[in-house]
Amino acid sequence: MAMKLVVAIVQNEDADDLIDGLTAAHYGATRLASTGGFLRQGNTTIIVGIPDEAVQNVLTIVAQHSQSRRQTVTNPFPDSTAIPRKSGNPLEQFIDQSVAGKTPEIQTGRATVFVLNLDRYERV
Ligand code: 2BA
Repeated sequence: MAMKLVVAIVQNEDADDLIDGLTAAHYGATRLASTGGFLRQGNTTIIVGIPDEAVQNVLTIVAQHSQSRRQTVTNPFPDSTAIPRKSGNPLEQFIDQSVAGKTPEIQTGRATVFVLNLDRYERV
């Protein structure tokens, strides 16, 4: 049977609800603690191994149980003592706002989802 692995990165606030939704629909799921590369804040990665034909249903469940939110950029100064002006700092765009006393915010997506082909799926 052709199988897929759905990898869904969601905000921590949505993870319990999404796991409940997947479990209620009889999909096995594993949650992994993860950290976003941009915000460097915790998020949750949920992996689900499923037959090909279940992909759309799982994507619908992910969409139903995840929300887009405004999220504060809490640490635009990684070393807190110096303003890291070096180019390539992904948080550079937020530094001026922070220096001006504003709290930088971004709008997250609902979920970031990858669907991968699985070579094998076994329970041994
Ligand atoms: P982060 O990398 O911490 O990104 C959190 C949010 O920050 C993103 O939400 C987006 O709204 C914003 N953001 C990211 N990069 C940005 C940039 N260069 N400039 C301005 N704003 C930026 P999402 O897009 O919903 O992503 C949520 C999380 O999904 C990410 O957390 C990361 O853990 C994961 N992710 C997103 N795209 C990915 C990819 N192509 N590969 C692997 N993981 C990815």
